[in-house]
Amino acid sequence: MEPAKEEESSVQDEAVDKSNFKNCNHIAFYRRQKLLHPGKSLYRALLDSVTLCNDSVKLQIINEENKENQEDLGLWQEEFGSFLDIKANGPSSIGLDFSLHGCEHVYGIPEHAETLLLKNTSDDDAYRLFNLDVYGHKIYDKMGIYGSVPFLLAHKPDRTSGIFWLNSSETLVEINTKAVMEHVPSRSPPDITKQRVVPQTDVHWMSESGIIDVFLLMGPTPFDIFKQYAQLTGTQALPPLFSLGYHQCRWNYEDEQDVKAVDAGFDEHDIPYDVIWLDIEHTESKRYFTWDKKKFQHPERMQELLKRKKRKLVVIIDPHIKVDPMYTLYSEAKKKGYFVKDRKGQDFEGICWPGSSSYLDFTNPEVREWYADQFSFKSYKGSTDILFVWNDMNEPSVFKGAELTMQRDAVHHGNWEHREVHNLYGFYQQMATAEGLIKRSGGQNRPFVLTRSFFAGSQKYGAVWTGDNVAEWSYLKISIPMLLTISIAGISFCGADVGGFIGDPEPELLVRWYQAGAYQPFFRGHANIESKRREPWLFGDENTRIIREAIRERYTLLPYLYSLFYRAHTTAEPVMRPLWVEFPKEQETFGVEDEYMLGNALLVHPVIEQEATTVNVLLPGSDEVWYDLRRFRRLDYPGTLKIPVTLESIPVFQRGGSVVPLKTTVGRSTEWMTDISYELRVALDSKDFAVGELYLDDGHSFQYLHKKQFLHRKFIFHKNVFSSSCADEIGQYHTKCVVERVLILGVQKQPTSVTASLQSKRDGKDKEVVFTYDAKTSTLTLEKLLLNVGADWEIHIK
Ligand code: MIG
Repeated sequence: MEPAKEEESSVQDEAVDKSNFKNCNHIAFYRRQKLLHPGKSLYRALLDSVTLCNDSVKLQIINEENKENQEDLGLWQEEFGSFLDIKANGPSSIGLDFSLHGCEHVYGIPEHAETLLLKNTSDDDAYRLFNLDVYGHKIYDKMGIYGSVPFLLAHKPDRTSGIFWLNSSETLVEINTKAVMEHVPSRSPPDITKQRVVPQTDVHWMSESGIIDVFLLMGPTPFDIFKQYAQLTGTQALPPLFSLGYHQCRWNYEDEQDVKAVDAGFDEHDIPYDVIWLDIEHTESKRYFTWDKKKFQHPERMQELLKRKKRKLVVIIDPHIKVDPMYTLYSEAKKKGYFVKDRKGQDFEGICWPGSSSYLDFTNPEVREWYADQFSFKSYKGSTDILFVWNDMNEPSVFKGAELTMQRDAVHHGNWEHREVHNLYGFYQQMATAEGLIKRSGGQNRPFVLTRSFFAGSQKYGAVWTGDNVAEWSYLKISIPMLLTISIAGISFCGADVGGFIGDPEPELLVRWYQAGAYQPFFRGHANIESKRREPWLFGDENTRIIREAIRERYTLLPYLYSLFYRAHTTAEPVMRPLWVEFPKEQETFGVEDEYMLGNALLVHPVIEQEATTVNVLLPGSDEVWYDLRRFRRLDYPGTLKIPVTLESIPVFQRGGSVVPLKTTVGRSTEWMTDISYELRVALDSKDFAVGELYLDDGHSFQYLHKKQFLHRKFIFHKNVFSSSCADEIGQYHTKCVVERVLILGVQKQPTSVTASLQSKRDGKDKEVVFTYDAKTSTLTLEKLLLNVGADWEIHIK
């Protein structure tokens, strides 16, 4: 390691020691809420908060009552270790209680490394929403980590509802589920009215500052809730197709030679991938938008090579700016007054990777516009149109700051204290970055921006990942509820570092993580600077083969996944969903977090135990049929099954009644696969019916929006006729691509003939179709179809 690096990491270590991460009970506004408001009446809470904001006299009375002195309550200033937070505008806090009648299952409020079902907080910490950089965060913890979405969902069999608490200051949520007596109205005389016990969940929201601005969403179905929430915060941006491929990252790919070698490694080992990533070491001493001139002498040439391979590059761009008058980005921002200020009105300076740094004030629209312009090809030297962006450290992370973040009394545009907008800082950086990438393409192409910090609505700007996880089985396990929670809070494009960022995964764990990641929305392998190299081919032939298989499965699945993203984009359906979303009446699904649905058709159960030989899989639904995706075995109303597993693969099931579009083979990256034919996987339900869809467009531009250049197809199997028709007449897109193969699972008897007809050729004769039937699995395979994917056609089975 170079000496410079050692210095930096010791800077951070020291900061971590001193940061003294807080437990909720030590936060002044929380203690005040607890004293003022024992959590009983809604009106009292409201009153208390108003009183608190405007009337310090009242506060003193309460202080006397509670015999605590003002200092201890942190009213005007608060200490965090050696840091002092001065509350220039005086103390404030707001809170409100909600009672959810009949509910005992609540979800949401990411980001926590916690279970999918929210837990009772009565004898524990509240859930904290406060964006923080927590390296190797603990698991099963309610501490705030990188992102915050103050949106909670409550579910009971006949209704889903939601509470969206729009506040970007530090927020705490207490949850208390209890049994209450309810009077049952009856026709008998009043003295014998019946009572019954019903669950009730009380949710107490508290924020450090701001106003009460809360939305109650009424559902009644989970999908209604997703739509209602999207009306307030927006839907998932449609990602460019390449970003749904596999991403290869590490801290750091050292130089051009290294990039070239890793890129070639994928071809040598016949593993598809789309994007290689460069971490902070690619820059000139952590000056973002620059290149280390020794390691990356010819960034354009390097990108040219990747482009020829139809691949992309992602580089990291952090929000902290090195204090260096010779660094144009710094001097210009300084001159224009674009940095966050400290409480005395000077540019805020903190320590981060480059050493002394100032922080761009992304809350200011003028700063965002200026920042967006930095991504123009003219400004960003050495960047080309295959370069996309990763925003890290945007909680913001400030080494040697209280809890490793910015002083709450720092000041933003328009005199907002940092405490007011803290949880929005990363949101605005990603927004500006995405705008920059769109702008640089003249408004033509969709951006790709990955962010670590996020807030409600971040889905509009790109993808998020779960930060610095650890290469341990328990972190693989918790990544599932974490991603599910982020997904139902509106952010579909999410993932966890495959392999675990910190440490070195044993090969078995790495393999299992690839198999899980292949069925999750954002799929990126990443590793810490201290971790050993772990490109997919470094663990022996056998493991390489299995990882290759997992990644190839991902690539064949892309038509389905892309179609799911189109639905997320247009109708706010999460791509990755908890089982209860698909089976809202099945109580047994409400707490399930070791398996999930990908869209409405695939049920995925990652293997998260070391040396597992079996896993228990719940196949829900009392009148559902399920099919093993690999062996096509049909299972009618199965319930919970013990499924044998080997290292080869993880259990994935297709739900009867669905059609899943796949590619028949894979290419070196998504762009090599444009013309590869489709396979349609039809899984019949108990009534021999199935329906599904396919969305496709050019994969990268906004033409789908502006010129309606897209295809949206619908496939129906009904009464032994399988048809393809247009699902949206507005969309037009020309493609030569064909449906080559159709697999129909659950066909009870061997047909005597199969014919296909193109609807456009009314005069044309029906064409005989080559088919094979496997009686053992009841699978009918139709081959060599060559039916254009954009055409209307019918296949008749007799
Ligand atoms: O404190 O840029 O989560 O993915 O590799 C470490 C270096 C800073 C944290 C990110 C991680 C990234 C690393 N960054």
